Amino acid sequence: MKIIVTGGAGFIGGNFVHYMVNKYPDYKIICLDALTYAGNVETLEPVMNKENFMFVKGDIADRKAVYSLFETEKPDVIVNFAAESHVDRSIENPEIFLRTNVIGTSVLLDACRKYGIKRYHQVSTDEVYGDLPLDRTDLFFTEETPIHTSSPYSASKASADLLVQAYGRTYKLPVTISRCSNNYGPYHFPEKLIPLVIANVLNDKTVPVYGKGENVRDWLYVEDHCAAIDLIIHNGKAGEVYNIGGHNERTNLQVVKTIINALGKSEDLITYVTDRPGHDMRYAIDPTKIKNELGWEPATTFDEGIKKTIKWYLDNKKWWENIISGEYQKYYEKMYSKR
Ligand code: NAD
Ligand code: TDX
Repeated sequence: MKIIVTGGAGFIGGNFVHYMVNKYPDYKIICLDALTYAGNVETLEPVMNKENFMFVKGDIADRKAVYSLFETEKPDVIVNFAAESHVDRSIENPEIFLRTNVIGTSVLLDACRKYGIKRYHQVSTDEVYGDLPLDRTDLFFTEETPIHTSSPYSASKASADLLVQAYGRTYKLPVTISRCSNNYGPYHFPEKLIPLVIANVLNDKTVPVYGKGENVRDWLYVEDHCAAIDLIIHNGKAGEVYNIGGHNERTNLQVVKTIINALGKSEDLITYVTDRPGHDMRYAIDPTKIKNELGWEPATTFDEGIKKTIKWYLDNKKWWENIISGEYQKYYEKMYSKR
């Protein structure tokens, strides 16, 4: 089996590449990644020299490059992680989100039609469902929840999902979509909440909490997400959507305090800053379908996962210090200095 993993130099795609290369020595795993600010070849270092792995630098929205890769490699399966993924950046500059997340997806789908594949899998997000109110803890996102987006990021991901479903119905392309809740774990880019807090606390810098820190996210350890996608591409039914999440809801403030306490630092580092515009209140996934149909269940609780994650950031300082010492400083200054 030959699998093209797009966005495999990023956080979740990188973890997925490691997972698949190690689990399936007989498969060929090809990572296609444009190496944007979020892509990092160092994330692929543990697999770079493995015989069943190949890295190709390329843009999913570049039709010529994508067709040429399909022509030479004739992949069986495509797993599309490649995306602009940060909500705050989408609020600053939506256009690149449309180019990569929508046009890029359409180019991949066209390549699948032209060359033929066994499965196209779209890695989507729970953010396509919008948000849930904080005072209705009985409500969860199911696969039937209407699409109702809040940010340019989630609107672009929802547009991509609709295109994937349209290609499934109109051209009978064998597609699946997964919608996962917030991931955390190794190789998470430090612009996102958990790695940002770990890096700031370790550097004794203040920790910016948007609004009152009451917003709720449903956290999933990244390896559990990888295992779910592995199951979907092998056993999932074409045309289906699968929600992925493990009932690990926490307020942002709970998450921040857990990290500060685990690192033995003072909660005085917490600084409340201007809220994110359009900030979604609560995400919470109902994972019944993937549990019943594919037997998936998360293996890692939040308490275990956050300990493993903190340890990884302590053991792999070079990986994230390289990132935060470069261009990232300009980003941080722009987003947080006057907030
Ligand atoms: P990330 O930002 O860490 O990585 C994205 C990767 O895509 C990077 O390696 C980047 O170089 C690459 N990329 C960007 N534009 C590209 C292009 N035009 N062509 C080729 N490669 C390109 O993102 P992530 O957090 O790993 O998210 C991966 C996917 O999972 C995304 O589709 C995201 O929407 C989805 N998702 C993320 C989460 C989460 O909590 N992080 C949760 C649910 C779904
Ligand atoms: O500095 C911060 N302070 C803060 O309070 C940052 C970066 C975030 N936050 C809040 C905003 C959110 O309520 O923390 C929460 C998590 O924020 P992010 O890490 O930016 O994630 P989120 O916006 O929830 O989106 C993530 O999960 C769904 C991913 O980035 C998306 O790609 C995925 O689709």
